[in-house]
Amino acid sequence: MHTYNVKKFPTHNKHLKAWVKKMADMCQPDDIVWIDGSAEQKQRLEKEAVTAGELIPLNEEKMPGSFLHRTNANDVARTEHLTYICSRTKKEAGPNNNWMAPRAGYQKARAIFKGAMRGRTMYVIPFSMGPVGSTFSKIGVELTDSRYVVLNMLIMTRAGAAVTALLDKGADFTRCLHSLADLDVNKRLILHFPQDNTIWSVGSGYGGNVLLGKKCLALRIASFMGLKEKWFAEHMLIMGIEEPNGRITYIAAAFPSACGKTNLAMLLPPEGLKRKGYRIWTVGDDIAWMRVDSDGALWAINPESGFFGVAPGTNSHTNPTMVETIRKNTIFTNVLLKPDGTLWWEGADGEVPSRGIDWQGKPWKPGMLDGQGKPILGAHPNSRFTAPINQCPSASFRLEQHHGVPISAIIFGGRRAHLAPLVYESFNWRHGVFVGATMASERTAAQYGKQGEVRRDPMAMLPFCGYNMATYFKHWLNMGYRMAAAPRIFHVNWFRIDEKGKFLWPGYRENLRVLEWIVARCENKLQALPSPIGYIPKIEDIDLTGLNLPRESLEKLLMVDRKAWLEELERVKKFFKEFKNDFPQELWDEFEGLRMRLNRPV
Ligand code: GTP
Ligand code: SPV
Ligand code: MN
Repeated sequence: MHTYNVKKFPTHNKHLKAWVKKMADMCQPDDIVWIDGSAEQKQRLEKEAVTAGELIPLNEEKMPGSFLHRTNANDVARTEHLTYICSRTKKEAGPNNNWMAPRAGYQKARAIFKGAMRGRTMYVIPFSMGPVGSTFSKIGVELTDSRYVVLNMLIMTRAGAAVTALLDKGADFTRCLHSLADLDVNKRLILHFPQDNTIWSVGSGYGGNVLLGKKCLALRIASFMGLKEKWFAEHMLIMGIEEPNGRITYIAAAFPSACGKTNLAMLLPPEGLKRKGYRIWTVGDDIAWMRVDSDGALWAINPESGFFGVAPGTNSHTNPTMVETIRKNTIFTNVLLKPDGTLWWEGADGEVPSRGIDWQGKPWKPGMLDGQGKPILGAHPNSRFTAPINQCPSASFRLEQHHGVPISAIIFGGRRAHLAPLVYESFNWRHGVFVGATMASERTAAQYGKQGEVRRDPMAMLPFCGYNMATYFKHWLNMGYRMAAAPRIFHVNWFRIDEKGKFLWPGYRENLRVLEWIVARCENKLQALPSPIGYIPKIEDIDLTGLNLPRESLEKLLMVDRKAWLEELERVKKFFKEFKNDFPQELWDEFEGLRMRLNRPV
């Protein structure tokens, strides 16, 4: 049995020392290494990871400083069914979460953590979500036995000595513990203890399960903090849209996982709109922390410092900005390795390679079929890259602003083959909260479960809200009352299809045409048409210059099918009812209002 010399821990924070010692006593690592954020330490870890076979170095000329990592085949996406909120009572976690009593949670996980780090090193990663020292920011310390986690956290968060300095002054922190253990799905748990400001994750090596600053801290734990401290922690991108006159309108948009946040956050204006001279500034692609300031407006920061983005479909046409961002210093996970040490994924630039090593480490050729006759993919559909945001050509100059950016519009959106029009605007804040609460989307590869199935996903937060969503909806309503200049709320859907199953809207950079309308609405420059579900654009107000889209397609995209909406209301009702008496009456009033408007003769 190891003894750990607390005196040698490089911090003055007594709570931190005691906690690290306690966790080490449980996990029994051979060694403890504190992460300082230095380039030397990073390089040493990379070398070790390469030697251990955890990272494959890539073509140094074409992809300098980059590596490939493969996870286990059963460990390629967030496991929501193994993710729990361990609040004191089940009611606090709500019907939207799996719940375990805190004592039972600790006990179950302790049995797996016990001795799990034997023969390994435990890394201590002090990290800040948000600029170090900003009033917006929160500190975490992650203990992990995975070098892959350390190297990813060094990209995704501000980690190292500057954070330790804050901890030395006594700053509070979220206690994050992670071990790969034996990567057994049956012994995998992702547990959140909001009342203890603690996260325990064991048995996985996949991003969202193990980079604990991300979904676990910055959404599940932070949403709980935000409720108490009156701010928002949301699954939203943040972007600025600069007009030729220099004015920048900032928007935040919530889409469920793998529904286009990263792509939208860094879009390049399409050819047809180039003459208008717009420029996009990327603030964040996944998470927004937002506070009401003394000006009565909502201000937002991106607590992360990197992208953990979906690889498939990323190419110079769909997302040239990202292609530029991931040229160097990037960690790729579960993509295809080409013989020349470069990479490929479905929907990547260039020719389909004639051979390579697939995401499972097996030899691969195009056209290979599995046992069921389906093509074997080179890259996993949820394969990802981790890259620093400061390598992004459109990175906002306000990224390090402790104060964030002012938000003019909040956009909700999902992946809906039918029903939801391309864009509509809510009538007011309360109605906007209803629009967010009734969001739904088709399931993607970002989480386990049946792909394509429509599931309700309010504010894109269903898997990420760390407490009862009935309370969350009330929090949203209350925040509206606290703002003198609340953002306008919109809903978009890039994924509506025609009778033949083809996307009606070209999407990607063409989405700027919709954002243009949204910005004009925020500036009170355009009138819109009232419909039962909200304000719809006049056809002529969406600029289609240079786009080969028939007017009828746009009409279809903006159509509100009353019968289909009334059917949708039944599904919404069923969902709202799950929250029983806790559900806010205001949203039932909105529900009734919508039903009345849908039934009103035209
Ligand atoms: P997470 O990182 O899981 O939260 O995902 P995300 O919301 O950032 O999604 P991302 O931008 O990575 O896009 C996910 C998938 O949607 C990719 O395969 C994209 O190619 C596709 N996609 C993104 N934008 C559009 C769009 O406007 N239209 C269509 N049809 N597909 C899109
Ligand atoms: C998502 O699934 O919403 C992601 C990727 O952004 S993960 O970090 O795995 O959650
Ligand atoms: Mn996400």
